Amino acid sequence: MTVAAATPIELVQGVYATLDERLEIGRRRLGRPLTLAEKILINHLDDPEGAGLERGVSYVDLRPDRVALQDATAQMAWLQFMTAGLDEVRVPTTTHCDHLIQARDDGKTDLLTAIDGNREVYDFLASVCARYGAGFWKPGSGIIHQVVLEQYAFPGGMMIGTDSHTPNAGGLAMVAIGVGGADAVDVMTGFPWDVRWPKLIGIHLTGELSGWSAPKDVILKVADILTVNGGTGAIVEYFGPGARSLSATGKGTICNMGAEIGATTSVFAYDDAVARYLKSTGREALADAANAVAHHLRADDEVEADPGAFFDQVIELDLSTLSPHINGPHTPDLSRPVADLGAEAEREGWPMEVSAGLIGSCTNSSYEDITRAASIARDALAKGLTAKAPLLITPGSEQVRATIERDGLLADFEALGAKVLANACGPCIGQWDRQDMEDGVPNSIVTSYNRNFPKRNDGYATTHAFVTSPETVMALTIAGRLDFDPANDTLTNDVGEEVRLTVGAGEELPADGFDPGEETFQAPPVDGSGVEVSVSPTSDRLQVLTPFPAWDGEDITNLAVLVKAQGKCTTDHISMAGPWLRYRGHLENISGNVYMGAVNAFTGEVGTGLDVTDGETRAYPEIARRYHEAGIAWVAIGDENMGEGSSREHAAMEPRFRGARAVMARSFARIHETNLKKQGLLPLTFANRDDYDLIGPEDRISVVGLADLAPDTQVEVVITSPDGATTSIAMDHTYSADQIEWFKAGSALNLIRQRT
Ligand code: MIC
Ligand code: SF4
Repeated sequence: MTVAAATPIELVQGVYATLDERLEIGRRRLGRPLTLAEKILINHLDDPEGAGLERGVSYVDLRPDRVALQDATAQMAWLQFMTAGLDEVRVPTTTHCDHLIQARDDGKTDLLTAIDGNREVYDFLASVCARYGAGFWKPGSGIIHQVVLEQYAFPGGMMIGTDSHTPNAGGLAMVAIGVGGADAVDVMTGFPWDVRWPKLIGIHLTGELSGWSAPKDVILKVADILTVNGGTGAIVEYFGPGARSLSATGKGTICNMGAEIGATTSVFAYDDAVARYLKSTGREALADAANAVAHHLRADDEVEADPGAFFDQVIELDLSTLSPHINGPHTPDLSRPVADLGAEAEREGWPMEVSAGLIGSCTNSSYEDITRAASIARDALAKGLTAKAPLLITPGSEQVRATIERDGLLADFEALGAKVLANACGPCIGQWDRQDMEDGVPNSIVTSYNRNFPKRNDGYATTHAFVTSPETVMALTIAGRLDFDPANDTLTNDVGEEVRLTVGAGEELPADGFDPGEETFQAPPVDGSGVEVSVSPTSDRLQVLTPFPAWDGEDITNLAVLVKAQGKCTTDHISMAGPWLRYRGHLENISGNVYMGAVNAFTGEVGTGLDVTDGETRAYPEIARRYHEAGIAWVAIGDENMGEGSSREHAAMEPRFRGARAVMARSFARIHETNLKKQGLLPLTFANRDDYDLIGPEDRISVVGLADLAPDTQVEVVITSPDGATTSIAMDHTYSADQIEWFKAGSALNLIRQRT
């Protein structure tokens, strides 16, 4: 398989060739016109005639066109793939090095430090890609989603990626879905990808953005309306005249952050803005091919005329009246207009001073974003202003970096004292070796990123992170305060005058085209069979996987309660990133962080619980290790939207490795729930949500009647308290018949091993 630095036009033509026939099948089967998301999904069904199409109910098998992996999740995905016994990936796959670069000094220095410090991991990823026919994007190439947007995404395509922000490619009318590594391995080994036929949320955009409002404000507002789990099990489809007024990268921003509402993915239609972006990024042939089937790359006309008949929920948003928003701290759905933040910060006691402003991440690092922010930097300088807080910029890709350097935009930021970091995730994922602040000091930062869970950026629980558009980040960083509203307030300049910042003026695309910058792609050799992939047995960063044991056919009884988490328990709480990214390829070592951030529902403490073997209080990872060594099986209990956030399957593999058998919660985030199933753990939800309250720290939990586990049935769980009293409760699950086989085999990977 040739995996190049772009999607071959033949692949795209192959996808377009089946549209006529398959969409007719879809219209006939559903008896009505189709939305765009339905069109793309139907065109990628393994069995378009036979697949169940009941929203939120049927499980379907899909055939994605591509797979993308990023370095922090790729290691585990490849370690799993390697055990499948294949010679080559069956679907075009790329690996992107972006998460492991720590931000400290400047882009160049930090990149060299990362190449040196992560050599073993990069060598592993480069060689494993060469061995199995995948493309490898070296460190420095940029953030996976920006590179995918520039090189691989195409209208009407479907891809999966081992990162929750894969939906970024929805900006180019692609159905792009974030998954765990085991899902990626299914597709890389030639099996279809299994997902519930999604519900559909339609967002009707009218009007046009103006003033300080930006595409980011659309999704900040949608997050306000739908909250962090409002999109669960649904694809969000944007349509209407407002949608057609946005740039392709602006649409990407909106789709990207759909991950924060738990949506399966988000998508916009193909339009002129997308065609312009494709041409500007050197893909004229692709734009021509898309133009020829453009009517298939948007919803049928009836949808816009009567959206209520097609979507499970329709949200109306008028861009002309949408004010700039800012969300946070600690959760991406806590939203308000920028103008109201000051009063709220005052009330809540959030530090009013801005201690840093950060622009970039996969959400907002396009050429347009950077030009808008740079214009504000120029304006501020011309008006005698400086930035009151440190400003950090991460370009999204080498192509964006080289282009903004050529166009003098980096110089604009530097003139304002900004530091330009490597083309990488950096401070967005705790890879920020922050020198100017200490843990324990309450402080506020503003970012153009997408997540703001505690400790997410600098590792400090006392940092309050607010997410907003790059324009607003610039304004608040220049002002140095949260209570600054650039639309209405003035700032005092160096000669004591009151001046007003001018609204950012961006350029959608570079007038002189993109500068590709340094060559950062490694194509696989034609025959990779001779490439050696080595994993040292003494490595502390990579470890060959041992298959998890198959189910023994018995009920699961007498489980200890390792953790009962209260409130938010995101994947950052279950398997922290930042310094722990170091161990993403070493299951045993990374298990040293398991549930470290969970809030103990019995004590309110973070990361510690009762060790039932001796009644001591210990850190969860320590208790998990001790239970593992003592052969004590256990369960983790979660609250609402358990496993919200990232796609990292470590949040499922670590519990499994340390002897968990089930995870029980009030509700789960989609990717985490699938990851648990794939790794052979039972994710169960309380049929009566108050039953969560029944579980005590010293109770023992049994899951009975497992031999009868079947789709659409409940599971009986027996809680035995220390005095021997038992309570029986009903729990729900979402297993399909096929997925039950994953549980029986011990993991989905064990099944693949049997089949390849
Ligand atoms: C994130 O933004 O949380 C990450 C880091 O990109 C994760 C993936 C990971 O944990 O490696 C995600 O979003 O899936
Ligand atoms: Fe990287 Fe942050 Fe985007 Fe995750 S959200 S892919 S950490 S830039």
